[in-house]
Amino acid sequence: MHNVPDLTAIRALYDLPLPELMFRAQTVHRQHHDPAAVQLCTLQSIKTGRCPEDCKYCPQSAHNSTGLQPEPLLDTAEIVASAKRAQSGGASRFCMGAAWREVKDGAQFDSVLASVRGVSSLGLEVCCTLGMLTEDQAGKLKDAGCDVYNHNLDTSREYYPEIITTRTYDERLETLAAARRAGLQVCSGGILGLGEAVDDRLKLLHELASLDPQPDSVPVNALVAVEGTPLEEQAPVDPIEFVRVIAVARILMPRAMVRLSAGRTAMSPELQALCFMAGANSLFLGDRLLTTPNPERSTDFMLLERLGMHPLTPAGATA
Ligand code: SAM
Ligand code: DTB
Ligand code: SF4
Repeated sequence: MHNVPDLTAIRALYDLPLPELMFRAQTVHRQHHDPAAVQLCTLQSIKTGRCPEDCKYCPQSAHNSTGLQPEPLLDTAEIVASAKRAQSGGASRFCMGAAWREVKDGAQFDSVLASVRGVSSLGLEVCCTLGMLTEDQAGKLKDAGCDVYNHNLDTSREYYPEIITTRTYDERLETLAAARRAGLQVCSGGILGLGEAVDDRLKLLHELASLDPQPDSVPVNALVAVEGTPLEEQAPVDPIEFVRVIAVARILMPRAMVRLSAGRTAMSPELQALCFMAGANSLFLGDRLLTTPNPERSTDFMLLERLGMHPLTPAGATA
């Protein structure tokens, strides 16, 4: 069990003078991580679009008309080939995402399990994000070699119904609990810039930090406002507010990997550097997230070099 500060204390932390907040975040960061190491993950959309959920931010929701080309489930050979490219490009973790409301037992799930086995046998860490799942399904993923399950809480419990109505906050928590019980690592975070207040962001961090055990990784996405979604007109998140959220996430969840996720194409190198200094230590590598653009791989390697930072070598890696 961990003692998570209450919302008032978290707000006081968030409101500290920025140099003080950064100092505290860096102090915590160094106790648990190499401050120069960044985990490199690559995303692959294995089933794209026509999702029955109504997530207002998502280009893949069937409720939104974004002109996205839907794609059926990729077969294992294609996925493994993509994982090999990601690995030779420098990624240590491969994350497969499906635009599903939930995992359903049957041929499609069996095919995903075969893909997990294939990717895992390359020596990559494997993460899946397939929507809701049961403990039994999580156990099958684990047995196939999946290391991590990603399922985001996205925002505060209070703001959540403004964004998604087709699945509840508690259902999300149940999915995370099922993954944990099956022995998978848990990856869970959220999105900033959905129109939520600063306190909603802090409530999200409080909720994540109160999970026991805490998530192993916490993706912090900045909304990619996609035309055709109800959030297409959302103003970008203030960069300094973004850095403050990263710093507070680092302080509340000292051991977690804090991942700079969606939204980096709109971030300057200086802002990303500030995020690393606030305790972010992971990113998605490759020019595509699931359906939206991400910085070029070469741009990211140049950035790491300019900052004197290096890729994290995962525990157990031989290379
Ligand atoms: N369908 C599965 C689910 O929702 O759990 C997995 C894939 S879903 C696309 C994974 C996460 O991507 C969402 O929970 C959300 O946090 C993030 N995401 C989706 N669209 C986004 C956008 N336009 N901008 C930022 N993050 C986004
Ligand atoms: C997460 O929190 N962000 C990633 C990953 N987990 C699956 C997905 C970002 C998706 C951004 C919108 C898109 O490319 O479709
Ligand atoms: Fe579907 Fe996931 Fe997109 Fe929601 S975030 S619409 S569940 S793909």
